[in-house]
Amino acid sequence: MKEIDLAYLPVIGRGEQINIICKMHGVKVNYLLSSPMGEDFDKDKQAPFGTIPWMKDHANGLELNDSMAIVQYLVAQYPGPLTPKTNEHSARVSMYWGWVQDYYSFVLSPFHDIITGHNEIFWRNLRLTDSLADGGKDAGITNLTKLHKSRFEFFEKHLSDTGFRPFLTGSECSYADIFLYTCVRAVEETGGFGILREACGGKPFEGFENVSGIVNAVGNIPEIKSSASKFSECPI
Ligand SMILES: N[C@@H](CCC(=O)N[C@@H](CS)C(=O)NCC(=O)O)C(=O)O
Repeated sequence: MKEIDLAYLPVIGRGEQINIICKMHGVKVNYLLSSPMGEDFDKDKQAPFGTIPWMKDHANGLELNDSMAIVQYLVAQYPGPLTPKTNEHSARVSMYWGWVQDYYSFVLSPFHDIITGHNEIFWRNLRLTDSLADGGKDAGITNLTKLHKSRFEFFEKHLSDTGFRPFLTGSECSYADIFLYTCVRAVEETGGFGILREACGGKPFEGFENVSGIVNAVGNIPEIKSSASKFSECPI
């Protein structure tokens, strides 16, 4: 039985890449909408770390409360196209996943706070939204836009240097490619990220041709193409 409960929010965030990975590996997902945006799951009472995503595997009862652990477990437990082929490949994929996770944590997540109006410092489990601490919303947007660009400048240069195509590590799509895809499309298409698009003159990934090429290659995978409309339908 390839079936999991997955608790997350009705947004792209850190949940959609898990949905896509499950789809590509034939794992059925019971998607539970979590507090504060749903009532199927109370993250503060049911998730050990008070965060989401959280998953439970029906086959063995395993519960995991971290997106990287969830994804690495799923591609190892239920092998498919995204399962790394060698130890070296696996390490590279983890590194790229880490890059995207940092981009998400330091750029997209603070933007979520601005978009949703949670602009008080320490609102999420006492987490810092320090880009807002001095100068308010406008300074926050300026600083985060600068960080968005500088992160992608490094990444784009690295991709030019490696020359791997069409995906991050070469001919095989990886779970890190999927996370890069969901983050880039969230910035390009969700309503909330209009503020970052506007701050970038309407072209948040202009000049990042390698990144765009990889994201387009991911978007052309049939299982992914069929759910592409979700980005423009989600708020963030
Ligand atoms: N490293 C964790 C971070 C999880 C995380 O921060 N999730 C956010 C939503 S994307 C959350 O639960 N925020 C609510 C809170 O911190 O109270 C992971 O990747 O799963």
